[in-house]
Amino acid sequence: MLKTAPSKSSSRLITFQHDVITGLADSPKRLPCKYFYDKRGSALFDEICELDEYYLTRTEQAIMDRYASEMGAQIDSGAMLVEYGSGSSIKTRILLDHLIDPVAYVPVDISHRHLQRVAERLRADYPHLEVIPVTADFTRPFSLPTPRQPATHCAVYFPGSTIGNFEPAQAERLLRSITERCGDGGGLLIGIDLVKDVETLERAYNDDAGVTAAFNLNLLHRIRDELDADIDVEAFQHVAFYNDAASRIEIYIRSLKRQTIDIAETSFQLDAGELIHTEYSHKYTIEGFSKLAARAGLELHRSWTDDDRLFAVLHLVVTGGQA
Ligand code: AVJ
Repeated sequence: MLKTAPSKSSSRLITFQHDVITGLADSPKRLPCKYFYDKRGSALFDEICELDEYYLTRTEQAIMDRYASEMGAQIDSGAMLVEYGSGSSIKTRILLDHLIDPVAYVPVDISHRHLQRVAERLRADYPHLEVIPVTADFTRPFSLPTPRQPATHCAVYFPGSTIGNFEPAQAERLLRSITERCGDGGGLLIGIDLVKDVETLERAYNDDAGVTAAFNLNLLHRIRDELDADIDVEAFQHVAFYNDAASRIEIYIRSLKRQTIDIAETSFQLDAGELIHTEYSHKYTIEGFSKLAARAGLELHRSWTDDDRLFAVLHLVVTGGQA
């Protein structure tokens, strides 16, 4: 075989370049938030999770620490636990420790290397649990593995308020795909960030140390370095604010001057002050999220929150019914 297919890394680069060019050609300009997470971006996100202002991670963790045994009791025995976007497995471990005889744990993630590492460590610590990592983008169709020991049902774990990145219509579609994947007897345990005062919300995305700004602007560094683009990264600024009507934090990169970005053969004009959209982080009430989930065939079964009602973990079960 002399002629080979493009390597995994070059096809990945082609997709990245395509998505960047498509987004910058759009009006208003946008860049997909999934590209935040290269090596540096993932490290910056870990730093965000430690910030005083960023209450989400530590609050969800505290809810898990306090209520994992109740959650475990809600999820019937013999489950195949499927985790969407399995980042650090800290929250998962607490849940696994409290599930009753789970037959398999299936972490689903786009990062193959990261998945293998997580799987290795879990196998060592949970010798009776079959760990079956699946490398996939959970927003696209993918099939679930069949565990050696048959599962009585499928339980999806989707922590971290990742659902907040999706606009309501997309979120509903994603929940519908979970309903269909799990079928009767299935359920979903999901972490959502709750609506709260604007000050708390905006502080969480505009920290004093500028870590969130670095995380957002890292997208431009990636584009410059990986796509060999001509960008004056210093001439851009992080912007994040709460859109009350849409119940979401909106994150942008603002151009500080009139300038161009050159990528491959394409040149993109930016006005002074022009915004490039990079991320939404939707905030929900438990009632609002339950309605959205109901349209996707999931019924609210139980919910757990912290004392300040900053964050919630919901257990929803498949009813299968449509809107
Ligand atoms: C990982 C999507 C939950 O929306 O809070 C943090 C990402 N962006 N700071 C969030 C994020 C800026 C985060 N999620």
